[in-house]
Amino acid sequence: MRRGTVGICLLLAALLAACGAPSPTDSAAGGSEDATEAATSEEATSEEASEEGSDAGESESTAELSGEPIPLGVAVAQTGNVALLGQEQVIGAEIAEAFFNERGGVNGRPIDVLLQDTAGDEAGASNAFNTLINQNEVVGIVGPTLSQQAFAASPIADRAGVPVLGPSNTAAGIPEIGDYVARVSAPVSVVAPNAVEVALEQDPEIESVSVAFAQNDAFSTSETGTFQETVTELGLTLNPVQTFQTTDTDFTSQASTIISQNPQLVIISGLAADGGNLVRQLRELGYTGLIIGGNGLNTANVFTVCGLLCDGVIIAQAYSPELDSDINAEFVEAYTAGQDRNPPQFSAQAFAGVQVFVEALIAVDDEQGLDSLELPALRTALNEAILAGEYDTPLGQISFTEEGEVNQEQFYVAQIEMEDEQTGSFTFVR
Ligand code: 1QQ
Repeated sequence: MRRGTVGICLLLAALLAACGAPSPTDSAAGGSEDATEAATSEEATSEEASEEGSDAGESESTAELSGEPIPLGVAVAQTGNVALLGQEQVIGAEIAEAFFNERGGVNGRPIDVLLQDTAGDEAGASNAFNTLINQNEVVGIVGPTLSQQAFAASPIADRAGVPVLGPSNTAAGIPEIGDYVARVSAPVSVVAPNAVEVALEQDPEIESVSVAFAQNDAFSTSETGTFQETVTELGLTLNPVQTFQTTDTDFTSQASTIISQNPQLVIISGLAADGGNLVRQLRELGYTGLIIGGNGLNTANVFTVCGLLCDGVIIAQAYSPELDSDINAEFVEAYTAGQDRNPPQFSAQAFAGVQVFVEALIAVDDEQGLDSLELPALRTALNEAILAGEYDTPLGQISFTEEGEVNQEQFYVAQIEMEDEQTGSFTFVR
């Protein structure tokens, strides 16, 4: 396992920026310092997770591995604001690497997960993909973190004939990027509407709905489209839509406008730092109704952004730690060996991405023998095997359409419950 190095400083800098720059005596300033501390301990725990994950597995069954390690790329955001999401993917991928190697790897050959930091933008993702493809000569790539990045970087892999599995790309149009592009992350169109149904169960009086989205982000744009359709189809009133940028920290204007619309439900499609700040500022300005956060807020890392004001935010899920299956029980055990909470969706999806590669590699080895194939032929055979297979993952049974869209059965909804400014949990309500 090779890791990026500059992660911590950039992540902390980003978190500070994300929380705005209030005066030191301001209560929000305490929040940003707290956020910094939390992020630091988070980094520390993620290191522990992978180490303990390996230890836990080794005591169970240490398979004899031999032969050249098979390089598999994992390109996610380890720095910048998007690392609030990508950090959880690193943990999931590291657990998967240890987990499957302990169980024999690919017919006795170890896999070597090569982490490449994409940071939060398109250029970072494209650079990471190019490095993994041309320098590291990976068999395939799990990544990138954002759909916005996938629309730039995944075509590079597609043109090079390198299979890509999006671990968290949920915007419409991802599998259509090309023959070599599939995803384990179910699209917003099937995940997001579940949150609206739960909001209506909790408050059947909802009539007026306000939505806000980050207009510089492809996922947020796609997700708000789904939310807006859902709201309209349910016969609710959709107020004039508010927009922001993922880089924004001041949401006074959007929050004031939304409050003047007098909604009973606000739905936010953005990423963790911006989305968390909008939640916080809506509450600070007095909004008391229900809030749905989209997939970009789907991380415990928002707790340090909105603190106690995150309480009650409803978020649809493509993973539940409560799913009753052997593989999920093992995954939860490996994850909780190093973390003091249940695994989040982004870790489970990254684990599933690595798992699909491992199982498809085994299928190719069984049929053709990996050693008999040159790298380009191996990548092509692997892509075909990925699309043909069925996988029992922590997300449940999954398979793929010919296009590379994931077939997944079960979705869930969770609600944030805060204990104090720093700590909280996702409680599953559906
Ligand atoms: C996308 C997403 C992000 C919120 C994942 C981190 O769903 O960009 O598609």
